[in-house]
Amino acid sequence: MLRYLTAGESHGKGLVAILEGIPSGLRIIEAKINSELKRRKWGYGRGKRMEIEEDIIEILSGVRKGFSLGSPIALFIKNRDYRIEELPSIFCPRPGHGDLAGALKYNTPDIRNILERASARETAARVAVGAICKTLLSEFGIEIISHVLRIGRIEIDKKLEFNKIKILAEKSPLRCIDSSAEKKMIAEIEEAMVKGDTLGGVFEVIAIGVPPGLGSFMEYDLRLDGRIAQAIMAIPSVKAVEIGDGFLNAGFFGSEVHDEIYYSKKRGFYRKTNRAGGIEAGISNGEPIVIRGYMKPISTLKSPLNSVDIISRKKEKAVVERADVCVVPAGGVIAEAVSAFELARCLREKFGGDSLSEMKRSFQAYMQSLKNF
Ligand code: EPS
Repeated sequence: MLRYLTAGESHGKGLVAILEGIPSGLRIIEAKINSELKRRKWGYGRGKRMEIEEDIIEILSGVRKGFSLGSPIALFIKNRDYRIEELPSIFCPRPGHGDLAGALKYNTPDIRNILERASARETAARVAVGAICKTLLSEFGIEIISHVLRIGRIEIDKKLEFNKIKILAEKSPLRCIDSSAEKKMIAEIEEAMVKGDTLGGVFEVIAIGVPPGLGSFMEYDLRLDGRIAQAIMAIPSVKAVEIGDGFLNAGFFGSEVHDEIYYSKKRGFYRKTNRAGGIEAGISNGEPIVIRGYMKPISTLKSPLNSVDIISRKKEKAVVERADVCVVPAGGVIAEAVSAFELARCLREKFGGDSLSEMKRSFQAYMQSLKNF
C-alpha cells in the first residue's frame, strides 16, 4: 500500500526516492521537506561535507499545484559534491564499515565502489520520504519528535513532557533537552575530534496521537514493533533498538513492568505509565509510541585502526576519509522519518482510500466506533 525505494551514491549526481501509495489530495509543501532535510544536516559533530551540501528537494512527479495526485511521488536531491568518477580507488578497509564485507560480496577490490552506496548520505532520501509521511500523519493528528538521550558516556538527567521536548530539542545543537548534559556532550565530542576519534550514543523518538489499533499480531511481519525495529535498525550505525523501557524491563518482575489499565468517561481506557512504549502485542495501544536507537561510534577514524591492504595483503592503517565525528542528533531525525513511514504505512493499511478525504472518512468512522466500544 505504501512503499518506497531510494537510489544514489554519496558522491554521485544525487539521491532519488520514489514513494508510492500516498492518497490524492494531500497538500505537499516543498519547504516542509527542505526543513526536515535541514534538521538532518544539523547537529554538533557533523563533518565538512555538510557545509558543502544544500539538500534542496526537487519533486519530479506525483504532485500538481501543491497536492498529491495519488501517483508515485519521485523526489530528487542534488549532490553538490558530485565527483564519483574522479575520486581515487581505496584498498584498505575500515573496521566497522561495510568496506571489507561489501568488497568480498560484490567482488571488487576497490572499496570506493562499496562505500559510495553504503554511505549514510542515502538517509537524506529517507528523510525526504519521511517528511511526506509526516505530512500525511499530521492530517490524522499524529506528531513525531526526537531528542538525544546520550552521547558517549554522557546521559541526560531530565524528563519532560512532549511539547517541552519538542521546543528544547529544536533549539539545541545536539537536540539535547538537558543543558548541563549538553555542555558535557559537546566537550566529549571535542575530545573525540582532537583525538581523531568518534562517538556514538542514544536517541529517542516519540510519536503522539497514534490511535489504538495500528499494526497486528495476526502475522509476525505485521507487528508494529517489529516493523519499527527493522526501520530503525536499518539506519547506518544503529546497533540496538528499544521500544519503551525494553532494556530496563528485562530486569524487573512483571508486576513492576506492565502498565495497569484505567477507565474514565472522558479519556476512555488509559494508563498512568507507559513502560510498554505505546505498543502491546505488535499493536499501538493509544499511548505515545517511544522508540530508542543505540548508535555505535562512526567507523571512519582520523586516527585509524589496523587493517590489511586488499591488494598487497600487508598490515596497513585503515583508510582515512573525510567524515563526521558524531551523528546521533541526525540519527534521531532519520529515525523520526522512518518511523513516520512505518506509521503511515499502517495507517494506509487500516484506513485505505484513494483520496485523503476517503481515507479520513474511514478513520473518523473507526474513531467513532472506538468511542462507542
Ligand atoms: C559518510 C561520510 C561523510 C558524511 C556522509 C556519510 O561524507 P564524505 O565522505 O563526503 O565526507 O558526511 O554523510 C552525508 C554526506 C550526509 O548527507 O549525511 C559515510 O561514509 O557514511
